[in-house]
Parts: sequence; structure tokens; C-alpha cells
Amino acid sequence: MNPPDFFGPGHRACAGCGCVITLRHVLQALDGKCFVVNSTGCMEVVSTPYPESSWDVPYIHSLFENAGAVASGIESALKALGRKDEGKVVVIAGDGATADIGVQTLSGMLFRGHDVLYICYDNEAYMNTGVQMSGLTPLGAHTTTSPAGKVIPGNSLDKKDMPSFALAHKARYVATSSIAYLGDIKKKVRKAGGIVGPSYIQIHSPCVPGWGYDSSKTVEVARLAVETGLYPIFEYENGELISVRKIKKRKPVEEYLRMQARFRHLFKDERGKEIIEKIQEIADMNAKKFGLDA
Ligand SMILES: Cc1ncc(C[n+]2csc(CCOP(=O)(O)OP(=O)(O)O)c2C)c(N)n1
Ligand SMILES: [Mg+2]
Repeated sequence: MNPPDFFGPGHRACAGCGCVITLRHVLQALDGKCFVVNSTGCMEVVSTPYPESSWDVPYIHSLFENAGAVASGIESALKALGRKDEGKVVVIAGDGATADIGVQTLSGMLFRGHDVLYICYDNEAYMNTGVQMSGLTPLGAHTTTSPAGKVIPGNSLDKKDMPSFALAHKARYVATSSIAYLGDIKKKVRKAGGIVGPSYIQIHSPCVPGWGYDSSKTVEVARLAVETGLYPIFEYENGELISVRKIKKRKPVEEYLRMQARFRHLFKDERGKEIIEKIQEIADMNAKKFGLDA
């Protein structure tokens, strides 16, 4: 049985876009009962030009930097008007909007304890403007502002730990998920939707042109990120770790990296080999921190 879709056909996202998969399942999990605040980014650009809007829920496009503030205002207004039971206020924001440019208003929203569900669809770069590195771009990835070549071997930094940032603000519910596990997305979004107070869910959402893989492999590449330990899937409620997706037999990170053009340079020389070792260390550290190995 196909559940109703609240992000309809006709948008102009790329074939195989992981972010659209995230979006559709977030909206389905809430039965479309929500008010969406969407930062500038791919999901806004592909879906909003009048008269071709794909959104079948109340929707407002915020600036790149202020989704947290706009959502706080809407939530406060609904409260003042006695209309809180009409739906959850939900932010849909990219990784650049979340970890860099909108981080200040996200901080304020979490700190003040607004009843808002903040979803970061993490495609690991500023994709809409042509693949620039963001605070959630992983170590070693080629982007147009961390170009792999003679001078640097891709991004020299690793992902900001945004779930810990949300936890430090005492968010009621903090989780990660991935488009490789649609049931997991729905379960977590439903849960967060029922919690009063701020929640943060970061969902790994592969990008075909930005990462450089075949558009039929979106789910496969997402699953490998989890199975290597590079994208741990976990859940915190009231500051306590309450669930972790265990991995039966963790795969070496090479399997994940090799599928994508953004990591291609790492397989060419000694310098790349060292970075692959560092990336493996990151996966190992995740496994240790969250007890990923089954
Ligand atoms: C203050 C500001 N700086 C830059 C831009 C240009 N801009 C629009 S979308 C975008 C990229 C957004 O990246 P992300 O939040 O990761 O979303 P994605 O495009 O990957 O979906 C940029 C840089 C802008 N609109 N506003
Ligand atoms: Mg992005």
C-alpha cells in the first residue's frame, strides 16, 4: 500500500536524489500534519517556483541563515493563537544551512526550548550552488572549495559533531538516520513529532552529482556509510543514548569510498592511502563510542 505523498511529483530534483527520499518519508511519518520551514538549498530550489510547488503542506521558505528563528516565531504564534494541535513545526534544512550559516539561529531555537522538530538532510556539502565544502563534509572529500590536486588531497577537516551540539543545548530528542533505512526515519520522526520541545534529527542523504556515483546506487551508497561505521545511527532521549543500529560485520571504509568520485584521488598515491587510514580510524572510533559492532 502506498501511503499518501506530501511532496508531490513535478519537482526538479536529480534522478536518484537522496534528499527527496528523506523529505517524502519525513512528511509521511507526520501524516502531512506539519508546518514546514525550509532553508535555502536544493530542496527549496527544486520545488518552489510558482506555479510548480511540490509541497502539499503549509510551507515557508526562510533565508539560509534563519530557519531556526522563523520556526521559533511560527511555534510561538501557534501557541498564542491556541492552534498548537494543528501540527508540528518542522525545519527542513541542508547541512550547510544547519552546521554553518544557520547555526546561530538553530542554537537560539534549541536553547529557548521551542517545540520544533529540526531535520537536517545531510548531503555533506553546499550542493545547490555547486558542491562547496560545508561543516558536514567528510575528511578527504573533493569539493570545489576543497579541490583534490597537488596542493591538497581534498577536505582536510572532518564532519562537525552536530548531534553533540544539539545535545549540549539539552534538546529533548536527538537522532541520526539514513535513507538506507526508511523505517528508521519514519519511526524516529514519529517519535520526535510526539515529543514536546526541541528535537534534532540528522539524516544521511546521498547526492548523485556531488558525490559522483551512479543514480541507481543511492540506497547502496547510503547503506555502506552505515555498514562501515562512518555514519553511526543512534538515538538520544533527554540526553541519554537509548538506541544504536548495530552492525553485524563492519565493512572496510574503502568499500564506501571507492564507489564515489569525490574520494577517487585517495586511491592514487601514498598521501591518499594515509587519509584512507585516518578515515578508517574515524569509523573505528565511532564503533567504539557507540558500541556499533554486534
Ligand atoms: C547568506 C547566504 N549565503 C549564500 C547563499 C547561496 N546559497 C544558496 S543555497 C546554498 C547551498 C546550500 O547548501 P545546503 O544547506 O547544504 O543545502 P543543499 O544545497 O546541499 O541542499 C548557498 C551557498 C545564500 N542564499 N544566502
Ligand atoms: Mg548540503
